[in-house]
Amino acid sequence: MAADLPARASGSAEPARSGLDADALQRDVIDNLICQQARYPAIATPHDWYRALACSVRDRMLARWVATVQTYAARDVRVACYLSAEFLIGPQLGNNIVNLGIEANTRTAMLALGQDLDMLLALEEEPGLGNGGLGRLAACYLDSLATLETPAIGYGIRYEFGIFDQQIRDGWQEEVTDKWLQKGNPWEIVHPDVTCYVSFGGRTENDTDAQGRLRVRWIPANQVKGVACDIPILGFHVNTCNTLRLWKSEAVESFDLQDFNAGDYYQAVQEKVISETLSKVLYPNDEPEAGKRLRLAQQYFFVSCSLQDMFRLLDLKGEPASSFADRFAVQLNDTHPAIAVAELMRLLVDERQLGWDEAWDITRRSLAYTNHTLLPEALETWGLPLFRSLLPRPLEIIYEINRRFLDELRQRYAGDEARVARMSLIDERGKKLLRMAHLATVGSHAVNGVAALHSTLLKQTVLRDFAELWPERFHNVTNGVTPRRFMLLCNPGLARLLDETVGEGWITDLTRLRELAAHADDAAFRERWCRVKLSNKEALAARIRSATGIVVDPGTLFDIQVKRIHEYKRQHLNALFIISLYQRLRRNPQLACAPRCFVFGGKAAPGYAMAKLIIRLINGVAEVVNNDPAVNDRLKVVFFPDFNVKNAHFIYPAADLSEQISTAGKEASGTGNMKFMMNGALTIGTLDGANVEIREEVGDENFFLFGLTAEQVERVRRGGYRPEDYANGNPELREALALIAEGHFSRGDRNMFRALVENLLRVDPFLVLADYADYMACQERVSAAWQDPQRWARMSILNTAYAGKFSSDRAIGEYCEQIWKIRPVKIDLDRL
Ligand code: 26Q
Repeated sequence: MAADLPARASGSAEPARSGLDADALQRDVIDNLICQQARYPAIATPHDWYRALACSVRDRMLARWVATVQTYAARDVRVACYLSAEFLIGPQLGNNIVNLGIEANTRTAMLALGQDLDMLLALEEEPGLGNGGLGRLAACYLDSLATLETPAIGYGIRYEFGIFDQQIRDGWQEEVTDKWLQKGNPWEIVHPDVTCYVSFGGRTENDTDAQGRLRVRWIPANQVKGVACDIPILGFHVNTCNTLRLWKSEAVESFDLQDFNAGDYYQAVQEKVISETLSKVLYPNDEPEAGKRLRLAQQYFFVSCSLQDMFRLLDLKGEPASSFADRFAVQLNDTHPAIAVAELMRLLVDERQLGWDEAWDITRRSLAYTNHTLLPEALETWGLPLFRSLLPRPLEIIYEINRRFLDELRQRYAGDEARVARMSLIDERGKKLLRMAHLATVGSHAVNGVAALHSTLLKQTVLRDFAELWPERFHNVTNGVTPRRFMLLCNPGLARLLDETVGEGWITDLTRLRELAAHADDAAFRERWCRVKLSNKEALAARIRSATGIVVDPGTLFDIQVKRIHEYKRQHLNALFIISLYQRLRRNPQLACAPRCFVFGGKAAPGYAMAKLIIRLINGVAEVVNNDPAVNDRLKVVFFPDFNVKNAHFIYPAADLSEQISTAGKEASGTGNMKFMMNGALTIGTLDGANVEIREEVGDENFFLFGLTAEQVERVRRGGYRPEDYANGNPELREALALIAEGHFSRGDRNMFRALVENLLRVDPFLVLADYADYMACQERVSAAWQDPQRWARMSILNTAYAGKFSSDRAIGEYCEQIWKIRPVKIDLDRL
């Protein structure tokens, strides 16, 4: 049979399914269609073609994947294990094609089969396994780790239902379950044989072992099985293909009927249901009470599976538990996996019989913790009764860690009981709470914030006592995002222009974009730059139209705010500005100001009423403004439904202005701000999170700065913030609030926005009204800049030119060097 196959283009004896030329691709797509899906071209649906192509692309990654795994197993390497409850990886097909470098060939192959590649790409259902920034950051880091040829494994949860899909009905958000697995997932390889068992509930017993040492036995009430579901993560134009290992929960084997009497049988079925429920659904953030117990069970489940998996790898290498820290650098993505501190201790002490001190040394040398928030309400704590009932043995270990830690503190700070109480792993001020950020800090050798300002504030506020005790443990690693997905893949027009102008090296060394600065003064270059932007805006306009029916003019300023909806992010400040601008235009139709199209996007946590009200307000304003012929050609407002990674691909490249207007000190970093900047948007923003560094890089003259600083915010709040004073002192602001209150944006309903207006006028901890006037003034500077298209184009070019720092490659380089001490390892395909 093999003799009948046409020769491979390269003519070499490469393994089947690995040819990268168009002919080989075309042949394997057909092969997959027939042999994997039992379909033939004449009856294949578009989704069949998508799947056949996805499988053909995956096949081309497998040799690299196997070679990578083999290399890590055989060589003396340290592996970064990124533990995260979320990985928002986005659609995979386009990214894998780009990273394999086969875009043109794939297009040709599919065209020969009568299929349009872009149409097929659009069919992919994205794995929504994250809420927002933190989950997407984890995905960008996996991309950079692979591209930098760094040994790494991502560990997380294979949720059956990811973040909900958002629909807008009558201006309100409605949540629809995300059934991303309905048509299967071609990127996932399930390993039914790679399993771990995780215990829950029950009690502990003390034992003495043969050597007379005290041993603790955990007698759990039930166990859950974790099954490994792997997704390959290929680097850009390299052989490294790392693994994202997500755990799916299953009931422990079919429970043995003999062992149960009739009553227990139903109990056993119940437990089985719980086991299988564990990995069912991703919890939205900003949901204070919903499903606490299950959420804790999820965290322990994936952490325990992941750590057990590392021990399995160690065993495979024939190395002792004592070399754990030399083999693995375990990064905790926020406190969601912080239970790893206790679980690693348990595995070392209870399961591998190491002494406490040695185990503690290993644990600390292995673990490092990234903090992503300073908001007190977002710091994770668990009530002790809940924690004890689910995880009795881990809690005992935490008590022992705390006992030893507090002893040390009392030696060092004799008499300062207030400090000891502040630092304790358990908050005993009211109902007893386990403080996960404290646990993560005590159990790690490194703690970092995600932007310079955030890291500074972290040391001054939430972890102040710890920073005084262990100053050398604290780091900053400013976030970054991958230019492969957020430039090359989603903005091919820009990528081509950059290739021509600075050469292709920018994709893996984003600082090369600095060379663009020299072209900012070249009118012909600016012209080409603007053409790319305009065509991206046309593409977004088409999507806006099909998603919402709203017609927008690509010639207007695209002013965009996309991110989760939260009061601290202040989408309502943006809405107040729009209302005031609308009023100005109505009063003075001749007003010289930039015609704008405002685009919002983002999900609100289902239980976060104020966030949902903000969405309703934006839609209310949109309805009024878009239907008012008096302003129609100058003002449009769009709420783009269901903001996710896939939609984001069309949004960032089309932006002229990026709204980063959080209350200073509240946004840890932001990463959307970076995606906009790379794609040539200018930023209007506060001195918050990474905005500070964006402004530093691009220069004050190319950034629209407004608002109170973090320090001023604190001062205003301490002095007693009186929002009414700002409203009373500003007629435009008063008018905007009055319009909302009077029902102008709710079809006369004066009740709808009552809570929102009251909040802004009386309590608002995010100081919307305090920043309103400065924001308005700053927006006027934006409008003025827009009136000079050459100036705007220059500033746009410079934003891309100075975005180099915000590549996740730079961030991962810093983690490797400062925190993990990990070096790249080349993958040799000939090993196979
Ligand atoms: C916690 C408990 C129960 C249920 C859900 C959660 C939960 C889930 C997700 C809490 C928080 C999150 C996500 C937080 C997040 O995305 N933070 C953002 O992280 C980005 C990456 O560092 C930063 O850029 C943003 O500033 C930060 O808000």
